[in-house]
Amino acid sequence: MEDVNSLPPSARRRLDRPLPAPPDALRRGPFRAGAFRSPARGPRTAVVLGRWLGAALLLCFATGLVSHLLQDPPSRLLAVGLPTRPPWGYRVTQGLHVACGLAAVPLAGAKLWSVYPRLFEWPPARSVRHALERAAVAALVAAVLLELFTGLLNTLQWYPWPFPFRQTHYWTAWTAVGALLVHLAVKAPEIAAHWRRARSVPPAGRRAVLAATAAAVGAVTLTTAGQSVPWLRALDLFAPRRPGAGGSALPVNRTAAQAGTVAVPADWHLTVNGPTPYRLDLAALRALPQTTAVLPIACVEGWSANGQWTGVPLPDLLRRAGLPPGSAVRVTSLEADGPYRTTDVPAPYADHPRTLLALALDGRPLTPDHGFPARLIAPDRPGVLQTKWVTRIDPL
Ligand SMILES: Nc1nc2c(c(=O)[nH]1)N[C@H]1C(S)=C(S)[C@@H](COP(=O)(O)O)O[C@H]1N2
Ligand SMILES: [Mo]
Repeated sequence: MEDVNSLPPSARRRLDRPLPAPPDALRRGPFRAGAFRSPARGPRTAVVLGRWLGAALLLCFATGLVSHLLQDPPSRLLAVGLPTRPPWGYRVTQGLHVACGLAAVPLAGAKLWSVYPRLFEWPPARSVRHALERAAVAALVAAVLLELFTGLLNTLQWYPWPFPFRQTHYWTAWTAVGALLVHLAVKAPEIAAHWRRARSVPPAGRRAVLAATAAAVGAVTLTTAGQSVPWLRALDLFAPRRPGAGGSALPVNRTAAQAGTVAVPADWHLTVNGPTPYRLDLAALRALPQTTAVLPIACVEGWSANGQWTGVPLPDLLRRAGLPPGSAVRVTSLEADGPYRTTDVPAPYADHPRTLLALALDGRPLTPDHGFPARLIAPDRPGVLQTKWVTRIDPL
């Protein structure tokens, strides 16, 4: 270990104590004396990488909580009011969530590289405290890797597992953050000792390792952030969903064919229930006063893009059915089944003058893939709640 002298005496005593050698039968491979030679490893490298990774994970956690609460609001939050401002708020938080998660992949790799010889420490546990420390690290590594793996595959819309993505991703995040706090508490003396750069010359290779990690993070970010940051669009090589693809300015998450709703019935009409329920066909909806608003679709998978939507404000439709301001409604799609068939619209969005039952995008009638004949669009809401192929609105 380098920089031992900069450690507080208690930590130094622990590191100075010679460890017993592994039994002869085990003295091979990673258990050989001097099996790990890179001088670039060591506590200072681990602390620098840990700071970067920790910051990325904590940003992921905070922005993930926002996303979870918007998709699954507890009744208390519903009472306080959900945010409808700024309309692009969820674009920013979810764009950051996915960008930090992607950046955390190379960071986690580098961080594990910087400490992995400690997997082969002998004896495996020196004390109960040491055994608990290692168990906490095992939980932390497992939770973080599961989180990055499920998140990354979700951005690719690939779910090769039997468990529900969102709930698993959410509860694993709490596990990871809990284990991270334990880890930070346990390692506090060493983190403090190596927080500042030592005055001595850094060991060979450390700068190169840190620079290579920073370059990997930069490359991952620059080649994916264009999915939500317009001025990085030209560099967007790897983000699975490219804005601008599919014959429209706006990407399509799930096509009409995938949702099985291609056949919109010839007698399609919108039903709105309430004290004075009514039905309107498309011509009648188009004859109502229209509003045009620029609002983004911000997908949980990380891509986002603005559209110019034209349609009937939802509050107008609700007033017509005798529903007073403050009403929450359920919007139902023609889609036969699937998790996005309905969405509940809490009062702050249902009352908002720019929450639209959109009939047109960028001045043209909606295409089947964007939700023809009518789709919901509300400010500052996850894309997954902007229901397409709407057929019915019911009070909640
Ligand atoms: N009925 C229905 N509405 C839906 C979906 C769906 O699968 N079914 N996908 C949602 C998701 S996840 C997103 S990101 C947006 C994408 O809208 P777009 O395809 O018009 O860009 O639609 C939402 N509305
Ligand atoms: Mo989405």
